[in-house]
Order: sequence, then C-alpha cells, then structure tokens
Amino acid sequence: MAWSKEKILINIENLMRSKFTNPKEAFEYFDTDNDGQLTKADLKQLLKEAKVSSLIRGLVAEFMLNEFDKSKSGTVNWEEFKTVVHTYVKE
Ligand SMILES: [Ca+2]
Repeated sequence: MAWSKEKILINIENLMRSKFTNPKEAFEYFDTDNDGQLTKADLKQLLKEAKVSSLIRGLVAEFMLNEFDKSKSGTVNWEEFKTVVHTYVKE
C-alpha cells in the first residue's frame, strides 16, 4: 500500500474519531509523562495507533515536528497540537 500525506491524515482523523471524544483527551493520552509536550516518541506512538506503517513512522513524526512545532522546542505542545487537529480534522 502506498502512503501519501492524505492517507496518513485520514488515518489520524479516524483514530481521533474512534478513540477520543475531543482533541484534549487525545493530547493527554499521548503526553505520557504529562509535561504538556508531545515528543517525537509520543508522535510515533500516535502514528502507530493510527496504523501508519512502522517503516515511515519516524519520518512522518519528523515531518509533523517540522510543520507544527512553531516554538522550535523539538516537541509539540497543546496549542500547537490544537492547530494540527483543527487544520486536519473537521468538526
Ligand atoms: Ca510529554
């Protein structure tokens, strides 16, 4: 199966819809150490649960950090995550 950005986003959207009732719940679930930041490892776990192939998870997590980590902290905080969700997941 070929992976495209669209397919990955659809998988993430499906995960959000099936597993969580709102974006905050998803963020808190993946923020395993509760420091308010999602690390690259946390993003890879999100991608794993979204059934994105293990072959490309690292690459996609890297891409997500580059695109959404506006503060360049190397992690995605709640404000940044909210932007991601609102950009890609239709209410
Ligand atoms: Ca964290």
